[in-house]
Amino acid sequence: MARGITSDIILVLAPPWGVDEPHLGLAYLATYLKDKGYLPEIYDMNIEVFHDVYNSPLRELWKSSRQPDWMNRSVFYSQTVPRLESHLEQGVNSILKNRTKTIGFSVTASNRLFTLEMIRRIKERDRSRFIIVGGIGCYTEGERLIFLPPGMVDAFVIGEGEEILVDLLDSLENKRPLANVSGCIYWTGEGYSRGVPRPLVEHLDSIPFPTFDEFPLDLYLYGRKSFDEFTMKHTPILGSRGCVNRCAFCNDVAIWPSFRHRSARHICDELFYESKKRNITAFVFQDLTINGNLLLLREMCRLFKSKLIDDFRFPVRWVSNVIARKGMDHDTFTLMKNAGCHTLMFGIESGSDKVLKLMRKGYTSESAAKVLQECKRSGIAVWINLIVGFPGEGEREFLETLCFIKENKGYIDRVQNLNICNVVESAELQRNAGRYGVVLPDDDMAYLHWRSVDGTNTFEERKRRLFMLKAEIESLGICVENMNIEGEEGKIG
Ligand code: B12
Ligand code: SF4
Repeated sequence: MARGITSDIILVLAPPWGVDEPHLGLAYLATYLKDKGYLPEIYDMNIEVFHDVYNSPLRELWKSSRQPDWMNRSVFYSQTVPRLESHLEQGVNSILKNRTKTIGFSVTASNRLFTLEMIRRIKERDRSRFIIVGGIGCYTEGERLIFLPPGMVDAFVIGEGEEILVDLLDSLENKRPLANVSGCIYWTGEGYSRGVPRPLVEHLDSIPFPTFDEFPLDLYLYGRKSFDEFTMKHTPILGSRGCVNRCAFCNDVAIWPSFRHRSARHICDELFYESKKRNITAFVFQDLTINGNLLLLREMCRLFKSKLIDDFRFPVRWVSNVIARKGMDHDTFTLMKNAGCHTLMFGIESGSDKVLKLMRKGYTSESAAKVLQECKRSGIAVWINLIVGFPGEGEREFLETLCFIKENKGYIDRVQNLNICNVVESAELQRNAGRYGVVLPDDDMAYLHWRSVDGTNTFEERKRRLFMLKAEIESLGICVENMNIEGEEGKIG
């Protein structure tokens, strides 16, 4: 339980991660812990280091195309660590200066090596600190094996962290065996032992929505970088967890195996809280898709309009990811527009029906185009994501994507993410690589440098297609915002 000035746990986010808004996972954990009587502290080292290097070329490292600088071990240790050495030390020192014994790190694939380096240095100087690692970057055994030597991490939390972390802190405080904490893998002194897996939280309304009280809220960029419409502060928000689709390149199903959503009322209460208490009326839904349940979506929009916009006159504005699925008709988009939605991001990915089928997107290029047109017609801006070089995409299919963009250019406001196909951990494409004719080299960068069995789909070829598509899209007057590869690894400036 909270012990006055010393907190019960410091929750740390090491770089790199997004800089536009606070980390939603840690915000959920902090609010949940407080609700259960604990005193958490947040150390968003990511945003602090980002601001420290803001006026130097090192700032480039936060671009999404710079993932290899953080994930490729040889580049990371030979270049990224020396470049950020003083920041790394400063981070470790500020954690060690704090007397809190329990430290929780949130990891993704991007910040795993940096987190590991911090933990090593902390444990070297003070073995008594109890280190917990949670987040989507430690769900699989392969991901956890990186945390060497064994025993440096005292416990891994696998899955949704709210309930597990409270159980873990309770057990530590009351000196109960960690074996009883489901969802946790803990160090016994000799090896790691795994408790039973934790079922997903069934009723999402039972988890309090985050209040962000512990975050340095003035440090985030709030879309100054990527959301032209927003120069004002916004709040990240989550109406659902999981997705109704099972796309072959995506690993979200491994993270959240089933789709669950909060009630419309609970989501509306959160917007009300933000508008009334914090004077924030701009929201970025981080849901994998806002339309996993169309009935809920419509109910939520009606509630936003009648309660927030009409009754309380809060000018709520929001943006979300969405699937170009059946049922997304003119009426639905109009409801969304009237409820404050100004932009929707569609993971269209390809304009080739053959590739869309292989990807398991669940729509054809024709039906996707219709949805984009309806969206645009309702006055909501259309942003799309594209993936180049999915296995099975040859020159012909690639050109079909190009044609799709040309034919629908009037309905596309922006290409938000133009990526080459990565074979990510736990995705169907990785688990059944052979079935897709994918050959993965045995190194850290296999996800990026894979090739097709027939040798026609290589990293170089995907790169060529990516830059060609980028040039064509830009020549149509459509902006390409992010790409997952760019220049050469390791180079700055
Ligand atoms: C929103 C989002 C973003 C936003 C984040 C905004 C923000 N301020 O947080 C932005 C746009 C910045 C972003 C960027 C990227 N993202 Co992203 N993103 C997401 C998304 C859709 C939702 C994340 C979220 O908010 N989840 C909601 C919270 C509640 O869940 P959570 O964070 O997982 O936390 C829970 C548990 O994991 C656990 N937990 C988390 N931390 C900890 C810590 C402790 C101590 C404990 C006990 C528990 C615990 O408890 C939490 C509560 O239940 C996820 C998809 C997904 N399914 O998660 C992808 C995802 C996280 N992103 C991913 C990727 C790859 C990226 C990029 C690298 C993409 C790229 N190439 O550009 C960039 C990185 C940018 C950078 N500069 O480094 C991958 C990560 C894969 C991996 N295994 O690491 C995901 C999973 C998508 C995917 N399937 O590929 N992303
Ligand atoms: S629709 Fe998006 S989140 Fe859902 S499975 Fe496909 S890629 Fe993943």
